[in-house]
Amino acid sequence: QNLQNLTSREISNKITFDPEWEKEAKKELKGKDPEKLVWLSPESIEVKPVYGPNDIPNYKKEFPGIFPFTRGPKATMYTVKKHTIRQYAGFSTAEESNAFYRKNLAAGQTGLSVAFSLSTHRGYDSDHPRVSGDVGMAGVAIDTIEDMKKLFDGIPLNKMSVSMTMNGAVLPILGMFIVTGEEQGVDKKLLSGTIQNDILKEFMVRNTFIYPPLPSMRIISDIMGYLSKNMPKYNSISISGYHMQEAGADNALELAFTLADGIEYIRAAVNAGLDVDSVAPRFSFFFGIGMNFYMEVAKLRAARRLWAELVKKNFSPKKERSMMLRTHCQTSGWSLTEQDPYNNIIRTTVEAMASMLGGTQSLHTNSFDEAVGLPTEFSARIARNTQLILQEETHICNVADPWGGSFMMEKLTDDLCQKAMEIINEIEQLGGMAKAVESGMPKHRIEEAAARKQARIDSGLDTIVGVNKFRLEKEDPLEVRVIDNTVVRESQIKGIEKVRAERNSEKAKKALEALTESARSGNGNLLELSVEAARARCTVGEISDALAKVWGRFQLKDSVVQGSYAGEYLNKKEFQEIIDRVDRFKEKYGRRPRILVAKMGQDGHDRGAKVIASGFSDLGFDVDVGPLFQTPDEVARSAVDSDVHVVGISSLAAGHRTLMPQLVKALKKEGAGSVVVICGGVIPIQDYQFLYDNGVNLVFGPGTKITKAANDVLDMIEQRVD
Ligand code: SCD
Repeated sequence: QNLQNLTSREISNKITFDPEWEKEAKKELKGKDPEKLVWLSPESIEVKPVYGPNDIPNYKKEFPGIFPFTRGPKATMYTVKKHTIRQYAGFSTAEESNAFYRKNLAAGQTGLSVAFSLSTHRGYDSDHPRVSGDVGMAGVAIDTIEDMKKLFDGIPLNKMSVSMTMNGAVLPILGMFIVTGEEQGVDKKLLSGTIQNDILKEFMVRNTFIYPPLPSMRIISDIMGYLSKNMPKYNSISISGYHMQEAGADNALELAFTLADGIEYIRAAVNAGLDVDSVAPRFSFFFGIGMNFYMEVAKLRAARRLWAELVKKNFSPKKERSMMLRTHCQTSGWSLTEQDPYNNIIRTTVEAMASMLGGTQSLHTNSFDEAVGLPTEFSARIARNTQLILQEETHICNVADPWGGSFMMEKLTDDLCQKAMEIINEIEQLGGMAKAVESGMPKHRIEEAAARKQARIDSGLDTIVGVNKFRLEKEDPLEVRVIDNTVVRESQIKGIEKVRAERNSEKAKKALEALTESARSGNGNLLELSVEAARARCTVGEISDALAKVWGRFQLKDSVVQGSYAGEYLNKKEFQEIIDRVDRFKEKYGRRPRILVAKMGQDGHDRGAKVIASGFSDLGFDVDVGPLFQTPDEVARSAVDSDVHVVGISSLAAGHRTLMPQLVKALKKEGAGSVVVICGGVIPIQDYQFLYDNGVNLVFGPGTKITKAANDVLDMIEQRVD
């Protein structure tokens, strides 16, 4: 049965223009139909060249702070409280990240947002052999409560609102955060902030899950139960569309899947015996803001309206606040380019404006160098100042929802609501988001959208300045922050050893056994038990393993989306030439060129890998996609087992310097030294030579056309096979 829809607004999607305007426009267009000027957005919304009152015949008066909150959750919005400047950051050790936070807070940042190491996300201690390339690279490594205490040293947790992006290892991390407060002398009632805790989207796009979906949903309801009882100021979840947009979703898909996730979480809480009004007021959201300017503003307005109406009609809450969507936004990481990187400052500014005009509560602006590495002090300053300038100098904050009443903005908001509701109802037909995720539908839709987008860029339909148009002849290399992963790892391992030596081992053992027992029996609250375990100085890895003993570690099955890249590629001739070349290869060598697309370490960002797999497959290659989180030895073994010509590694979390040389060695050890090794993703130009010196054959940075990559790879394979 369909979810109760918004019934209040009838939407006409027939394209009509104001007759007077149409006449004038036709004159200017020398008789051509102005319908030619309609732009079909990636969401399949027809964006007209002009709007008027007839586009919103059913417009209803709305004001900020009043149901359905389309225009903002607060009546006064930024006129009274500006949005929180909350820069997402964390790297190497807790000491270094702490120093960085304190400096940024002194310079105008107003909230914290912690980025954890991928090893921590996936519940591995820094001494685990699977994470040798990951520790401290793309976030701060936390193994023990002592690390957490160092992270917030000198930052009073009763005053500072702290957001933590953690989903997989959410229990140990939140447990350690609560105990850190305790040891600072702060009652947990006073802790304010947000835990991401949004596991459904991890199975769809972000991939830092640990356990299978069912027990993962239990973790979430246990956390909501504990927080609603003990931590009234703390937001129990940040339901995230951002990662969907990063993975390729258009705004309608992002909006629909995010709200559908939210509905599923309320259902999980209600099924666990919690009252909607005890949990929904502390739900929070998180959207990505890209370069589709009007649509992004409309998305935030549509999100608030739809959420309010859906919660009201389906859960009958008593508190207004249960229906009020509050959100964090992040400017799009995907829109950043490696080429001509200072352009990224402009992109980020435009995206930050869309976030503010859409009424976000909190915002992260990306640093311009994030397409090549972690931000430096300088680039982080510019990113923060982007928000400060918009808040302090432009007077944007003096008016709440300034787009309200614009014919265009109201119509786009209606259109997006309608598109998203269609998708949400499809999900309901599948039995809700948990079932939809199991069916693979959302992941597949997002991957299709990503492949289509790549084809639009590769064939020049969509412009990216400095990449597929106005490209510089010569690029100057950027300074990038380099993390010495070996030093970080060694210092973390020393910390773990010290904690283990000094703790009461009997107490630690008992705390871990209690967790295992609770996972087995379903009794008890897992967060409460994790707080106990953190007090007993158990590590992130130990707490995660105590649960994995019962639930195991989850592996996703992977497949390749076919046809979407080819379908959207404009220059059919260029495309066909490669297909013909691949066919000739097959005739000459008896089989198609075969590539294994793989990911190593705990880096789960797989948009690039998926898009490459789809593109190469549409060009006629045989494509194998390896599972996530492989070690170099495992990738080498799969390459030999599948007898591939090429191994393509996508690396987005700085693991390439450690893991690529290990892969080349592992292939040689397997007797497969002739396999072509290629690598792409977020790789600073300064590292290219290092990779070539260590046996990597081709490196492709962001912005490489897939058709060009395919030709280069074919050259290389033919040389080898001949
Ligand atoms: C706000 N307040 C007002 C007001 N506006 N009071 C009076 N008048 C007004 N006009 C009050 C609010 O009610 C609130 O109190 C308090 O001021 C704080 O304001 P807020 O607007 O709620 O802002 P904030 O505390 O910053 O909270 C914002 C969110 C929160 C609700 C959105 O969840 C949050 O900070 N999220 C950040 C998430 C994050 O950092 N994510 C990073 C993800 P009350 O609360 O008492 O009402 C990074 C990531 O995943 C990157 C990619 C990756 O790693 O893969």
